[in-house]
Amino acid sequence: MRHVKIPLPAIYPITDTSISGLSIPEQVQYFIAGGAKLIQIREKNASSRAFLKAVEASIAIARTYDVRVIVNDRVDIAMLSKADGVHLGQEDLSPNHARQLLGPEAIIGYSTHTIDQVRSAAELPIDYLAFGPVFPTSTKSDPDPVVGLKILRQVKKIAGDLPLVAIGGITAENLRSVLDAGADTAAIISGVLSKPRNIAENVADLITICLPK
Ligand code: 3NM
Repeated sequence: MRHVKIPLPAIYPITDTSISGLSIPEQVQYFIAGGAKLIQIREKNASSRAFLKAVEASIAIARTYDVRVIVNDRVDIAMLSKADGVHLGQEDLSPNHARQLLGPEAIIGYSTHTIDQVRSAAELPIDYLAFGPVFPTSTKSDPDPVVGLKILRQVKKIAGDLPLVAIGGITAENLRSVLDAGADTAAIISGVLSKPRNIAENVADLITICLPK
């Protein structure tokens, strides 16, 4: 049985400055106000210095609410900011190298997009497996092909007790189907940052959908 560092909350919001038009710490504040307990900071355009500063400010806020912060892609920024962990893609530093740098307590998440990638991830020192895009998404540039719920169900079987995070096009309308297919957690960008409701209300609504009926 794999050691689970934290039970993953069902909703895992991710920042996006271009969609929200807000600074990273502002988005983090809204996520927390909506009830998020695990947040990913993803920023593809900022300079390293600006990104580190924004992550540090976000972590200072998150710590006071006992909320965990994961940094997308950047192991160096995760180390310097003392973030709770890092989320790695297929082209980033490998999970083994990230583990070497961050140590045993860090949360390491890993993006996969095919069954083969999921199978090879089974032996890696990771704390959760992300799989997607489950539905079409316009948030990621050059996304992998949509995988759908049927393949997500297969991935759950392969992943076993490794926590499974579904990502890509997840909204209040399809969240239930993603959880029913076996995802432990839904990582969401536009579904939390898009209007018409405000970000905290979006997060709170999504959390409500996950509660047992
Ligand atoms: N990774 P939205 S899909 C960042 O397939 C990201 O690994 C994906 O944004 C993957 O919730 C994606 O707005 C975009 O669709 C998720």
